[in-house]
Amino acid sequence: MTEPAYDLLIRGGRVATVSDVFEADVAISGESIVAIGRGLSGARREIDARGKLVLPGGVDSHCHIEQLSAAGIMNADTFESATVSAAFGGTTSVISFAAQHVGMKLPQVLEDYHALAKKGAVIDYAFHMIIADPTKETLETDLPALIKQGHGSIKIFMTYDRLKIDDEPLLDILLAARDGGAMLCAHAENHGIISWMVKRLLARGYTHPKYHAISHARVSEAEAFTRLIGMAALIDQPIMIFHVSTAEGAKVIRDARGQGLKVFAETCPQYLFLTADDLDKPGAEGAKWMCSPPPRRAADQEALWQALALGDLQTISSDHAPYRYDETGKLRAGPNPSFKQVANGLPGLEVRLPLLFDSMVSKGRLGVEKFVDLTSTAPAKIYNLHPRKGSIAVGADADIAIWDPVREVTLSDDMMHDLAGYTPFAGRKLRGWPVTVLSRGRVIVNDGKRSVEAGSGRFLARSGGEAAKPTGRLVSDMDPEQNFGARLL
Ligand code: DUC
Ligand code: ZN
Ligand code: ZN
Repeated sequence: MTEPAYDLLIRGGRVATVSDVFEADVAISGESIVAIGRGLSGARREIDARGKLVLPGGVDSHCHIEQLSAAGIMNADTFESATVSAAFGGTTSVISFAAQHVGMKLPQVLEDYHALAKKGAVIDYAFHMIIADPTKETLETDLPALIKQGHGSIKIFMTYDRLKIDDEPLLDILLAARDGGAMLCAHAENHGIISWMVKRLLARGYTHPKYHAISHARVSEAEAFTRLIGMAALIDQPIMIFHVSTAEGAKVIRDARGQGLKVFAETCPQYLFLTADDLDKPGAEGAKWMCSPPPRRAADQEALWQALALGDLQTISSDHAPYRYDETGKLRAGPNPSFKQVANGLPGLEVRLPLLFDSMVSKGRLGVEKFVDLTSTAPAKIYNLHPRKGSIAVGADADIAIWDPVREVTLSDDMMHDLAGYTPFAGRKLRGWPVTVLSRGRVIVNDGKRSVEAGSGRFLARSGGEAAKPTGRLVSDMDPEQNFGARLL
């Protein structure tokens, strides 16, 4: 008897990549894709994918897992629950955060998050390092060593009382990122505008969750983007701007990219499918839809779709940040909290891809190739996980989601696998569902059933890679008046 050529064959599906959709069998041996073609045979096991779409598993490059919020509230999820919910939604890699708070040593922070993920994760993972305390030791000793250990991206907040980084230390961090070759990701909103608005709203008794959206005045986004982009250009450090929510914000990014600056940007399903009106519910209920930045208007949704189509925004992540609608989470300050007392964030790891598949593939908005790009290939490339992740190609990890394009599912709270206890998208009827999901060749979800052990996900060590490389063109070179600036770096 001859040995089977492959461990597993996904037979007869339509494979989609960023550039093509074609009928092919996908053969897997061990953890990798080893052949793609028609009429392959000789495998220990087969999956019949006729009538299905065979896509690279999703890469969710912005999700908060087992993380303490700015206000010291723990997320509802563990690495196990979060990554299981990701897997049920077709996502096979996550980049979550190792979050420093003031006074914490960064190496210890990384060690702690690694221990949590190693114990619980069922899919592969990497970390963005959040810097909230940019001491000399953090920037000059710890950060360079941790980047070399495979943490190729940093995140900073320009707002939140306990996390925010002011302009001068931000320049220090941008320079440290450049020296280490790491990507710099940012939550960019103007802190002063938001806290000024919050104080005035609360002083006048406007405490309902809907005022959260008003407190994050639209200009706070475009202003912070402009300031961050200016500082990054001064240093020549590539940046990723997280969760773009407004048309004006998207325009700032378009203009910067038009000038040749290395500015990347993402948006999230909440800015494409929700609006500020979702926060306007009786009592405190609107807290379930509270995130920062807040969902905006229908016109912003259109502007964001346009920015995605044009390539101004390159990725769509979930910004999964789950808090239960009870005294452990959203209602920690009581049943009728002011909007300022409510933890910011929405669960979204599980529904990110189904929401986008329905819109982009089933309803035809931008198509399946762009869906694959925005949700898998582009984040894998930007964060230097590609071609191992984000691709159906020979040699890539066999991280695959097999989608039934005609299955109809109505989202409900109780079908979610995370621990938030609700989905902000409940009641939406979607067409298209990931029925079988593979991580490194293992079937981890099939037809609504989990078949993967906690702790079997692996850490993805990565450098900053190509996207994080400076352009070599300093702002000071573009403006002879400022030429002296280059000597200060
Ligand atoms: N805003 C953040 O900045 N992070 C987590 C979730 C949120 O709403
Ligand atoms: Zn954020
Ligand atoms: Zn976030």
